[in-house]
Amino acid sequence: MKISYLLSIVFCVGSTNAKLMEHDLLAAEGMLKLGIHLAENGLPSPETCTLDKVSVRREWATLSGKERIAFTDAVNCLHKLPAKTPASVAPGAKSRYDDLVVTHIQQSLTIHGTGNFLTWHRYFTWTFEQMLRNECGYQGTFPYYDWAHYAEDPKSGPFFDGSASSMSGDGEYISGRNSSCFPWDGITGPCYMHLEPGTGGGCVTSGPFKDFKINMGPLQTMLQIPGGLPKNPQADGLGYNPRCLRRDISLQAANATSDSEVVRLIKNYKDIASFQAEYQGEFAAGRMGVHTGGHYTVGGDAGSDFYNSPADPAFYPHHAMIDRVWWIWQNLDLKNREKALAGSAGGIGDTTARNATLGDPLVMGPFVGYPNVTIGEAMSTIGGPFCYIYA
Ligand SMILES: *[C@@H]1O[C@H](CO)[C@@H](O)[C@H](O)[C@H]1NC(C)=O
Ligand SMILES: *[C@@H]1O[C@H](CO)[C@@H](O)[C@H](O)[C@H]1NC(C)=O
Ligand SMILES: *[C@@H]1O[C@H](CO)[C@@H](O)[C@H](O)[C@H]1NC(C)=O
Ligand SMILES: *[C@@H]1O[C@H](CO)[C@@H](O)[C@H](O)[C@H]1NC(C)=O
Ligand SMILES: [Cu+2]
Repeated sequence: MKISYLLSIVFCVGSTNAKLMEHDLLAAEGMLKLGIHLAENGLPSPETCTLDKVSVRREWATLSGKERIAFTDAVNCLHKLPAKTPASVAPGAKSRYDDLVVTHIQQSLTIHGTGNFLTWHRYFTWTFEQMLRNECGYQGTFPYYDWAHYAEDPKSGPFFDGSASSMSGDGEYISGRNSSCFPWDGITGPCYMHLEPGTGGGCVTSGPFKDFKINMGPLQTMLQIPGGLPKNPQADGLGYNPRCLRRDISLQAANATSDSEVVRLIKNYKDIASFQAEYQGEFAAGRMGVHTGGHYTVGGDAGSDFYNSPADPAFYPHHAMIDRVWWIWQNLDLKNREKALAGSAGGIGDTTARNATLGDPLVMGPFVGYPNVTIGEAMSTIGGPFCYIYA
């Protein structure tokens, strides 16, 4: 019964994706293994998540135009509701949407390159989904954006085509821009790799986020435009700095999210320490990584900003795909990977901090208003507070 339900989703994967790629086949194999694992071991949280309750996150292209618009309407709704973060904490927080941006900005140095990277972003993305549902009445599936399907041309797919049922498209093209160094500019830290200017650079001009405002940052963005971006009035980037949504779609970055790169990540990195490190990019070795590749594909002002990236709504379907690839990786060897954890409990690059543990908290903060959960509770998408899988 349980297995047949999961099998039907496996076939759903096959029937709804435009073209099945190798990583989609790994997803189907992982789903099968998840079904077998559940048949043998039961559900991790049977009191809160049973298979009849589980929601299925789907790829953007498999949603109808109406379903996509329901999602972007809900995002715009969240961006209109008043913030709960007081101005004394973040004068730039103008909406409920911004409450999440604040918490990401404040915690950036302790949620990337650390032991909690995957679990924190799983909980963050889920919290965004709950806010859409509970505060903006969203009832559809939570969409993910499978970059690998569009790695050769992100604008060819329904996510970035700029239509009314897209996530809005590229920014207006701005010429005469320089490449940017990352992870550092070569002055404050080493310049390991260059991101070349993409095909936009300016404001998005169509689609649901044409009038969307970025309120905070910029802090550490890759986007350089003639005259520069308007500076934030505060050094911590939390001051009010309203401006348009600028994007700069990059084929160079998209190439780092190709099927072959995703498959290489899933298959070649068998322990969590090397998996999460490769995922986030081994810049010193000249590899951007799938996670950074996805961010820099969107590029632009917020999209390429280490701190302020959730200010671009494309962040969330991108991070759902980050979560999906980790979920696939876990499913392929649940016995060893369901609770696999490595990395520091301190800040990025802090080599003196202790290692993260399953009991450490993942914090959304008092103004987002969702409770702390532990890293251990965030290890399964059908355990802890969660109850979803990916088609
Ligand atoms: C590009 O770099 C040159 C040389 O450093 C600099 O003068 C120019 O202002 C830069 N252009 C932009 C758009 O940042
Ligand atoms: C795209 O990525 C592949 C590795 O997946 C690499 O071999 C190739 O050089 C990259 N192409 C470009 C144009 O960067
Ligand atoms: C963290 O874990 C790694 C891998 O197990 C280990 O080599 C390292 O010594 C640990 N670090 C600390 C500070 O305990
Ligand atoms: C959540 O965890 C943080 C960090 O440990 C802590 O400061 C905060 O008090 C916790 N919040 C609650 C409600 O327990
Ligand atoms: Cu992040």
